[in-house]
Amino acid sequence: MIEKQLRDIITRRYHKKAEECSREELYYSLLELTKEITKERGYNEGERKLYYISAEFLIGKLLSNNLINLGLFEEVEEVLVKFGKTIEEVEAAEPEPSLGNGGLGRLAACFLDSIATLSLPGDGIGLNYHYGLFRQIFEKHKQKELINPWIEPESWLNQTDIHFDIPFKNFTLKSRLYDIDVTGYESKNNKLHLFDVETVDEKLVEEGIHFDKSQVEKNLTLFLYPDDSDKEGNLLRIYQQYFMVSNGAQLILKECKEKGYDLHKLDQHVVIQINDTHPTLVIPELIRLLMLKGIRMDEAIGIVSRTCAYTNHTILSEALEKWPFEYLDEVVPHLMPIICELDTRVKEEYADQKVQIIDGERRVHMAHIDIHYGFSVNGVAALHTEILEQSELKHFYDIYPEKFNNKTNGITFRRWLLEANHPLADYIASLIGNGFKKDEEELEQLLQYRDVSQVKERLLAIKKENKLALKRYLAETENIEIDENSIFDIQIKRLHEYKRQQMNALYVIHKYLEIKKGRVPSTPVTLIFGAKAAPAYETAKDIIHLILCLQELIQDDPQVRRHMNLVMVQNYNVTKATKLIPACDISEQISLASKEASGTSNMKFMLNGAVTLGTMDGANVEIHDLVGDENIYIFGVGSKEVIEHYAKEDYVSKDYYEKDPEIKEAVDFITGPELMKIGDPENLNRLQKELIGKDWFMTLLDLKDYIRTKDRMIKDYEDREGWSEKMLVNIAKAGYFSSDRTIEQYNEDIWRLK
Ligand code: GPU
Repeated sequence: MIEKQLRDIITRRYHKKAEECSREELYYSLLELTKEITKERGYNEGERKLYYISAEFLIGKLLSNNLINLGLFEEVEEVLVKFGKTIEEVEAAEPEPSLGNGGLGRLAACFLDSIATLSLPGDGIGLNYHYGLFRQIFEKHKQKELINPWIEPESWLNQTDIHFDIPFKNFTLKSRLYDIDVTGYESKNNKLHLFDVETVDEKLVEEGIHFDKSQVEKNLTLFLYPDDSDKEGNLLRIYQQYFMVSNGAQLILKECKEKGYDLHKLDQHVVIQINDTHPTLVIPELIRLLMLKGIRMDEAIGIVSRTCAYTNHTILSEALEKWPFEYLDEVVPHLMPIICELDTRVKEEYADQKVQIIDGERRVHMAHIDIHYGFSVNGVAALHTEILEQSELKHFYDIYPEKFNNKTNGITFRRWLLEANHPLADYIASLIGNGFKKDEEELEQLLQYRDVSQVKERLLAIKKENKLALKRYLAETENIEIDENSIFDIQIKRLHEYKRQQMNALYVIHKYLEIKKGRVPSTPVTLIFGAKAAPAYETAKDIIHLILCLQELIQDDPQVRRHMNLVMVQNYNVTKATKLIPACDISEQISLASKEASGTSNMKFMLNGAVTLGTMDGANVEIHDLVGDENIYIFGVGSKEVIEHYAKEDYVSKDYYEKDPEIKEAVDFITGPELMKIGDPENLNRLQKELIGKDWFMTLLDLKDYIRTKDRMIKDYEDREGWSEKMLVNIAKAGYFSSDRTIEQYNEDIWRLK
């Protein structure tokens, strides 16, 4: 059936036989077919609809994902073999959409999958960035940023005829809406609405990712997170945010009008989830639009407050957006009377400076708008929500305890198990049936095999198979050689000091020195990194530089390389994550306790049978609760102690450096002759100075415990039977971290759809 449909499309498009088609031709034919079949399934509908507004949607490639959700994957796989190609080959022709940066964006993508799968009417709203986040390459051991074009004449984007006028101070921009169908697993679809500017001009970008930031009508949808180190960059981000939310709000009102809803009852028909603070301006914008429809301000504020809910994704204060009043006034003056009114109402009610919208320096606190004028505030893991309530947002929690709630993050198992790890998914199905694909907690049934050697041996064999697949992939795509018989220790996530890639790098240095002294690990280890650094984040780039220098040092040293290898993959993205995660043994989740709101790769790794090496931070805490001490390796100082250190300002990294010869030796090595020969002294010196003189995220505080714990893990790995039991328990307990569970909770507590 699929074969015939596909052959017909191929004949019409290319006038040749399927067997003679290139991968690209097969990809475009499958794209067309998949889009057609998707349309036929129809869309989720209901009296009440969710709009998930987000600056990022890190959706990844869609072909395999959609085929799985449509129940067509196996059939297509077989048909392609007939045509002389594998699905992997065909998929290689698909560009990965560049619409996100990290966990927040990927979470939005997992949520869209689960919302559709649970048959809930809920669409995404975002921007159609042409160059997205930059593409990363390495040159001279440094990150270089290039444009990341991904939109082709034919793609998953469907151009619509929907336009809105978006008013700014000095001009009006006309938008155009593009939609991507979101397929649910064995269910109907929803949509991801991506807005674009008709006048956008890709030629504006000169060298690398540099462009004229003042030409807003040409640049607005070029990049996600354009450089904001100067005023123009800040203004551009405000332009982007307002463009996104005004389009979103106008689309919502348009859909309400089409359905004949009474706007006075908007909150009965619509719920808007604000994904961190980037979409916050939707609150004043929706109030403004309702007032234009004749609703009095007081009532409009009430309606909007009952419609909007806010998710917080971080406690890092530098990430909490605060826009200078004048900047907002320069871009969206028509919102200012409303923002001022919202501020005045707070000032009349509460004297506490900490809860004001406009502060003493005339900065507008976006999160504060969300909390006062939304009906729900949620954190993304139990510990994170507790920290919000008890410290970071305590002053708000005291006012509105009923608004606060926790929604521990989740991941979609369709992508992170069924698509990423076919051997494991098939094997699990052979043991416990297919139920876990929609009811993930059924994975617990695996526990009955805890003492069955055969099963555990099979898990080890699958891991080996996946390591081999990764080895082939890295050899082909990045010319990197790795040894499948070594332990794969993987840290993949945005580069940030709080995530402490630098601590992992110091471990590598320590181990390098140990090996040089003849103390070699019982099993060889391969450390794999993947991370992009924000282009203006100097320390993050220095850390990448250190890692790349270490990579070269080790690679040119056969004596060390036999026991330890280090590789950093270029341009880490969703596609690479799906190859890396199934092959992992040790999952690095080593953020400074209290700083990682949740983490989601920790969940993906666990689901694929990796064992976590982590601090008691974010969702690691919940993983620990589920799997128990035996099946996770926890180290480091806890969040209470860390928060105390910050309060007392009593952490002095230099003391740790000076007191401990092992720490000193590792830190000194950064500027020792071996690395200075390979790298750039400016970067290496600066990083070392940072670690000794500041170390804001307390790397040296946890370094010793980290080294000891990782060494213990490497030792324990030798006991293959014991290790495979840990793998099994981790997989079995991962069900809780399905985004289906998370979305059910959002729906029960916040959205109340259907
Ligand atoms: N996160 Br705020 C991002 O990826 N980007 C952001 O701008 C902000 C948060 C992450 C958190 O760091 C991570 O801990 C969390 O798991 C993820 O959001 C999803 O909630």
